[in-house]
Amino acid sequence: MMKFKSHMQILVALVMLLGFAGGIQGAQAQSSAVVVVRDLTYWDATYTGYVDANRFEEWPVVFTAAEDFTVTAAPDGGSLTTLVVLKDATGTEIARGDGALTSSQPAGNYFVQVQPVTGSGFYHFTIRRVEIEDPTDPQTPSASASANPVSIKVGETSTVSVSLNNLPAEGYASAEFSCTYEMNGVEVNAITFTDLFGADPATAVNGPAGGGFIAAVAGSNGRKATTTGVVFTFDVKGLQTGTTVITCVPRVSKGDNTLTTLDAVSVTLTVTDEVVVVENATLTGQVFAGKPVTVSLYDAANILVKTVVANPDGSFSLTAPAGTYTATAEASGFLAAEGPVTLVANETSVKAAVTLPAGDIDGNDVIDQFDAMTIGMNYNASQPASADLNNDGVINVLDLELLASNYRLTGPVVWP
Ligand SMILES: [Ca+2]
Ligand SMILES: [Ca+2]
Repeated sequence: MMKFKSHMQILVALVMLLGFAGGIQGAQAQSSAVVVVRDLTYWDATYTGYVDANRFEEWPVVFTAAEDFTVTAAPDGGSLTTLVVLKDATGTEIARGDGALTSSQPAGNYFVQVQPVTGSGFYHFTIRRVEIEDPTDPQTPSASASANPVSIKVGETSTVSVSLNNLPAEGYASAEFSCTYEMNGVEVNAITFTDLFGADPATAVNGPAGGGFIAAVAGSNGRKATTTGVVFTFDVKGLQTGTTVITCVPRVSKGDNTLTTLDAVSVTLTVTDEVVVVENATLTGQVFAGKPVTVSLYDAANILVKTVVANPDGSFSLTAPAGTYTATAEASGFLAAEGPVTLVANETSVKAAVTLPAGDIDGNDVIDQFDAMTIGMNYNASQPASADLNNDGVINVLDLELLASNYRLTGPVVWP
């Protein structure tokens, strides 16, 4: 981590020089940055994230049906420009875009990684559905299925969603799904229908028994399914380790007393050994910075184990398995603090209170004239937020005063 820091220092200095020469181009953040996994729940909601050269963020996305969508990571002012990378469940890159990307993907699990192209700072993250017209797509009716999550431990449950896609204009009056699975590996229950066939549909379920079940649904009182969507869901509980394939054969009716078979759909579910991670040790402390502080724990291999945002008064509490760690405390525009932590099972360890020195606006672990230049270039403005060291909404001599009081200090400061 230390060796990496010194490299970053050189890189950031170069980036600044390029920036002053007129326009920062092509300064790629290094791939050894820590990737912090964020929690994304809703379409159209706006989430706030933070990235810098040492910290990328990854947003898991689960599609229960095919989706056309736009992902945006809009910098919250300042020097930050973002790169948005869409990856599949195995981490393979699918697409990328500066600040945003638009894509069409089938049902499944994806990750959206946000990283800085230049600068560092907060950004606003959204994912929205969009209409993408593709005149070459014949829009053949089909079914699809997905499991969330795709990997569970023995005793855990995954939810499988089965959808109909690209329905004909006249719609479907009913649908039947004959599903099979490896009965020793998993247990199926809680088969639940949606209102894709309209409110209050008539439903029939045969099984689950002998490694199979049939789920049938018909719209009541002439109602039909006319749009792409989830028809039903069911829970799959892992009974033993292994890989289980669940296959469903759909048959659909337009209400003309004829059943049409669509291509079978399947999902693969991995059941792994139960691994009990006991988070029975607690770390508390207080970090003063006058800005939001993020406290992180890294294990001996420098893998991020836990990260929390401290309370407004700087106090924090986190739990982790007993062990030896390195703790870091970071705030935008401040030198970081770093120190060792030994957590003992069923005990609370209290880290010494620490004050982060204000002034490292460019985040390169040294407070110097480059940081002061950022104040000069943005004088009387409110952005970049990292330059507003006293957090009063304006960048001026009061921030310069704070910076000056820590002039030439280098980080990370020791966190005893
Ligand atoms: Ca600096
Ligand atoms: Ca200020």
